[in-house]
Amino acid sequence: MQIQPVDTAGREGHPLSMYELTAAELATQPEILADLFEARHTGVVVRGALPQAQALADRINDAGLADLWASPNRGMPGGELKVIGEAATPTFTKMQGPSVEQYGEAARTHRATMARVFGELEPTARINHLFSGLNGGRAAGPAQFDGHLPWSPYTVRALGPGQQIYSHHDLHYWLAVYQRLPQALDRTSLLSWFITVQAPTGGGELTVYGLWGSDPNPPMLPTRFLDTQALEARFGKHAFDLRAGDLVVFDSGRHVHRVTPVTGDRPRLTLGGFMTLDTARTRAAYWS
Ligand SMILES: O=C(O)CCC(=O)C(=O)O
Repeated sequence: MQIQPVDTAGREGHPLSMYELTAAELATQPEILADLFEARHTGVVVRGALPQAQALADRINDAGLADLWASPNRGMPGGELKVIGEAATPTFTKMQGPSVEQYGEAARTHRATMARVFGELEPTARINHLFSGLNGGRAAGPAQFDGHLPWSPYTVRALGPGQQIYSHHDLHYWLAVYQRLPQALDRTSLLSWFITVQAPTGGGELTVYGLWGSDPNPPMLPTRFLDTQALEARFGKHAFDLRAGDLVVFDSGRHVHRVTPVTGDRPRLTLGGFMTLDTARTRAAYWS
């Protein structure tokens, strides 16, 4: 296990530092999630977290699943991420995110949908194990949405050639759907996580900047989107080098980040969502 400080000399913004470890090292780690949540470090990469990534990618690429895919950023030039499942995040077609009812419907059907996609390879048990390992061996599981219904644990995401995720942060607890996030969960920040199941041949790099969403006067374009050219020119940054099977968790509630345009001929395929800790620090809870 290593902690890599990112060289941000001469650059604006907050410091950046990343953990890197292998799945085999997970059992012996202290509370990495708390370190990220409390801004002592920025992110973690667990190499080889999902050894069956290629088999999952084969399932996701199955043409018979075409009816499951949605395009929540439809009409956004260069930003048309495709997803299976619903995410608690603003999108180009739903700026206020999904309603409580829309999300609840997706949460109720999540298990059956992902059984259709992955069959016996459905990875939620493995994801619980990985997050527990990053949480000092404490409990980890999907947050509770309503009664016994959990939030959807993850969405499946495909970023095709030429597409990107524009610069943003993810502190979106103001969305209506977060009325259903249990009060015991800490809302001071939010972590994003994803597992790469198919790396693109080029591009598609998660890039995290030293700028926080709460910083005054962030560089903005007249369109009210963040000015990525200014971020690149002025701020410290870290671009993750990810292979199929790697898990990333990072402080997306604070840090502005983006995914660079995918190049080459195959999509970048990931499973991912969000996460927080309870205020008592007894467990990690995640959702899409
Ligand atoms: O890399 C991904 O799939 C998503 C990264 C991201 O923008 C996020 O998780 O907030």
